[in-house]
Amino acid sequence: MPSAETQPLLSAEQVAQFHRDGFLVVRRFYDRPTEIEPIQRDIHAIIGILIRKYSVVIQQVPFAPETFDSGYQELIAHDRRIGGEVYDAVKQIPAFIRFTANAKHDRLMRQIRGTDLPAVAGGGYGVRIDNPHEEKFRANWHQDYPSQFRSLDGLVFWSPLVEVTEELGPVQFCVGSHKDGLAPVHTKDPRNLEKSGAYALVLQNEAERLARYKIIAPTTATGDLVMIDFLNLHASGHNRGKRSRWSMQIRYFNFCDPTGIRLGWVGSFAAGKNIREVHPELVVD
Ligand SMILES: O=C(O)CCC(=O)C(=O)O
Repeated sequence: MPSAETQPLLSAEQVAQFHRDGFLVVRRFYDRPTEIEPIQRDIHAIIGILIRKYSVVIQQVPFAPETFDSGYQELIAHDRRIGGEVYDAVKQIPAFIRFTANAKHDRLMRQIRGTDLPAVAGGGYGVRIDNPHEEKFRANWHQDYPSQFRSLDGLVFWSPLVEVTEELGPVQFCVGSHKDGLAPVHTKDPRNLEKSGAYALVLQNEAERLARYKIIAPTTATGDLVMIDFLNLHASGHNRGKRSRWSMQIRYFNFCDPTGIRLGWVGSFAAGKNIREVHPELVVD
């Protein structure tokens, strides 16, 4: 009889759906009061510190989970660079690091990939802050593997810190696209020359490739998990709302994957690696 810690977290139907579609939405997977709120609470406090640091006249409301980012929109309107300070700070919140290495992620990785050696991708976890009408950091259509190079069979655990309505631009997914393997990329985005690194990657023949698939963009609430195959094609939506779309991304890989072992689990952009050196055949510039 498996112990509580090793019992599967997903039903057989959910596992089958993940393998069919290349992603899976699991509603209310996390416990909001114990797993999500401590992160929101510290983000609220960090915003408060920066409001005081920059002496910006902002009325930040006391903490509540729904309005944990109170003051943030005014801060970046005052100076967009403060947003960068928030972005770098929040991924160092202990509650977020605990969330990252959550035992449930190990269990999902074991269940989905059948591995007994799951791993957290160094530099592959953080909190996205997709600000309204901003393009520079919006994720183009992509697969996660070329930005990670840890193992071909890695997983992204994506979870929102706010309610992601249509207006906030939910992540879009190409259903079943993971089955078609690795997609070659250009390393510059001519439509957006301000994008760099992983943000600048563009799929070869993007329009034709996307036309092969049904695209869906599920709305989500805090506590939900979206699990994404490293080979699934997906992209950020367009935030046309008045509030930033805050979400967490944790990437896991499999130490036992032969490709990862061959490459030494090296990582990609965030690890200072050059995609042309690691996987020259993927680049079509
Ligand atoms: O949240 C987003 O907009 C995109 C996230 C994403 O592409 C990823 O986690 O790989």
